[in-house]
Amino acid sequence: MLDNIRLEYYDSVDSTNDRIKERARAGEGQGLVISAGTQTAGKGRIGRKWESPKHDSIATSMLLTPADISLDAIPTITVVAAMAVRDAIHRLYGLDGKIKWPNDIVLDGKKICGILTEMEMREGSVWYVVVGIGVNVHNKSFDEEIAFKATSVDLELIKAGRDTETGHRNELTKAIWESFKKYYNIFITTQDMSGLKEEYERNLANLGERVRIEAQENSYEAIAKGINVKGELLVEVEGKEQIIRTGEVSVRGIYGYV
Ligand code: BT5
Repeated sequence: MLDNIRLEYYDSVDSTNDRIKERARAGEGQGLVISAGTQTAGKGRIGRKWESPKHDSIATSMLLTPADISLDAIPTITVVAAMAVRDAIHRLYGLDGKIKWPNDIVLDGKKICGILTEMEMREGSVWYVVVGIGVNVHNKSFDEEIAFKATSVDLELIKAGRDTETGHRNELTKAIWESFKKYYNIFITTQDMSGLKEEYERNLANLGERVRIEAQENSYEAIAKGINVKGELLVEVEGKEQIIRTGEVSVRGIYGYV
């Protein structure tokens, strides 16, 4: 079970995920959180970059050392973390984000949060896991390449005609990890989504709608049906159910493209 959360903050680091890895290898225990005001080498999945401009966004990572966890259950931790971020943003600001499986939170069709889970094995089993979360909080604009698909807490509050003074990074960081603790402890008792699936699906973007599955070599349309207990995406293709385990799922219309 996750209980002892310890928060550390640095003005600038390369990547909060990499700082957690270093501490894990040095023997640090579960529950350490490293957050930073900015990252000089913030990472997305498969070598992509994550922008975390100084004092505008949250970059935060937690160390987990789940005992006897199966390798299969590791990707599910990303799915659990997405629920936590959605929940925290909703609790604090009343903003109703949706989860874009597996690792994004979107608001009004734009990405407000990305999650990167990494792990290291030792002697054939999982040694530690790092859950890294990036949230756009005070950003008022974005680099040209992502401007069409990125948003922030403040931009969404302004759209809703609300005061942006409520958007403090520190309180949101704490709320995210509090929510994560709640969902993770439900997940870890069964190592699956059986206790969380229903709430997850209520907040899943494009449930019952058309999505585009972009696999390595081909891309095709399907209907998003929900998730299974492993946290994998269930889709229907030409009347047949398929399980999506990896790869990028682009959701038609959600970013205003595809
Ligand atoms: C992600 O990857 O969304 C995972 C992002 C994880 C970031 C956190 S911050 C704390 C921790 N430390 C790290 O070094 N990383 C984690 P992916 O699904 O591959 O999406 C990456 C893509 O999102 C990029 O190629 C851009 O198109 C877009 N992007 C980059 N920065 C963004 C931002 N601030 N807001 C919205 N979209 C962004």
